[in-house]
Amino acid sequence: MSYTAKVLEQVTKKNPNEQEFHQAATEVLTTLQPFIDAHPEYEKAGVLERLVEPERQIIFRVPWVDDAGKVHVNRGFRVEYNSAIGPYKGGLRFHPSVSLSIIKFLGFEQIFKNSLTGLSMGGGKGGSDFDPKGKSDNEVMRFCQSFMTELYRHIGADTDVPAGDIGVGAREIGFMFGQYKRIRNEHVAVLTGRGLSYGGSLVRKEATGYGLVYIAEECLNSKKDTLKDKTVVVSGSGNVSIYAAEKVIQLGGKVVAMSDSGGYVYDKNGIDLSIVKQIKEVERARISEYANRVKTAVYKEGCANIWEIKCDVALPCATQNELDEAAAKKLIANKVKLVGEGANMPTTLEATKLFLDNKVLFLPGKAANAGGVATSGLEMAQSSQRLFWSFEDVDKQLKGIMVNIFKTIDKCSKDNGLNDNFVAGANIAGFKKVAEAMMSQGAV
Ligand code: NDP
Ligand code: 2IT
Repeated sequence: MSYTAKVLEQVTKKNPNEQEFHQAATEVLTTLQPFIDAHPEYEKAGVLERLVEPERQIIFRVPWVDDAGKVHVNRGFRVEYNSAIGPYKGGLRFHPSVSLSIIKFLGFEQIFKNSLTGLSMGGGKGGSDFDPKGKSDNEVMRFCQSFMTELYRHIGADTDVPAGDIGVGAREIGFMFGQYKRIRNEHVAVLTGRGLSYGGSLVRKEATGYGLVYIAEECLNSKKDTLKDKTVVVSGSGNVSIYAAEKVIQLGGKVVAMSDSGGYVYDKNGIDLSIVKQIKEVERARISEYANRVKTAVYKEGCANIWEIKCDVALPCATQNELDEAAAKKLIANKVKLVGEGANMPTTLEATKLFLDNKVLFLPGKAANAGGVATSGLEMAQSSQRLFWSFEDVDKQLKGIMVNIFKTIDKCSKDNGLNDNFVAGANIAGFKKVAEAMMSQGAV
């Protein structure tokens, strides 16, 4: 049995019922196998056993009081996965589906993603099964304060730096930052995605979506093609989706559909993003509202059916496993050219294989959505310098990082005889830097 297969077997045995984590580990370890086989020094140093085992897993109670005075209890998580190349770094997710398995899959992926950015950031992830939907601002504030009242003792600007993810945006980061500052009496870059008035960076809000489109454009350019005049479907309508759509439109593409967990809207004339922003960012309402406001749009229930729409480029930007085998078959039948993962692990293993087998350009999340965390790294750099860079400056650096990530994964796939397999390219390239750092630091 190969070293990677042995480690995978242990992962399943030691972590029963962690399906999402198994899926993420399977994808990484199976694509790493030929590379690892050629380098026996990794097995001797136990690199894979160490990589799949988080350095620290923190689970805590989060009690909070609703507006009616009733006490609720949620579960909080922070998985500090790997600090070989830098302080733990990765977002916090607030969603009712959050479990240890989900946080571990996200933290595990984050190790390789952060490595690909070229910056010094280790991997971590956290969150809670709290659902911000339907809660008042005061309820969200009390929850965030309670969450940070436990989390503060585990994090720090040079130790572990959380940020946003699903359900955690500017509002939640503000409440958590305020509580951290109050308890610790220090105004430091302990969270990224902070507001512009208290240490945040320009472009962080747009960064994941913009970065996704920058790397998609670079990938198309490498095939003498561009996004101009392409028909694009973007799933979700949150932070990543909105700014992916914005950049697609800026580059001359046409976004015809967006969704949320209830369903999707199709607008053959191209989505009017100012209306989506008003509905989602200002009113926190449902995407179905778009069809009430735009005559040319239709709303359909069931978000998974968004992949039936004919498009040249598909950008899944909502959540894990939203694009399965059946959806991949429809996209392939409709001649999709490129799929770029804005979300983390939105494509199932079976669907990913179909895209690779059918020569669809497939950009995995670890590479494609790294613009968010990369810009978090730029936010940390500005805080260290006590400087505030211009929008143009940060945007230029973000673009440079995304172009560089594409070049890295493209070269790595070619070097390993796997032309255009950017999944393998991203996993191997991300792994190499982390493994080298781990080996240099001894058996820790
Ligand atoms: P938001 O909370 O801003 O938006 C999430 C969107 O996804 C909403 O439209 C939401 O719909 C939809 N969604 C969430 N859960 C589900 C579900 N179970 N089924 C269907 N749709 C769902 O989150 P982000 O935009 O920040 O994150 C989206 C994805 O991008 C996640 O996978 C995240 O991990 C990833 N990501 C985020 C980064 C960031 O910087 N924010 C960086 C890199 C990756 P609804 O409102 O109905 O729940
Ligand atoms: O999945 C991710 O990369 C994020 N949610 C962003 C993490 C960060 O630290 O900015």
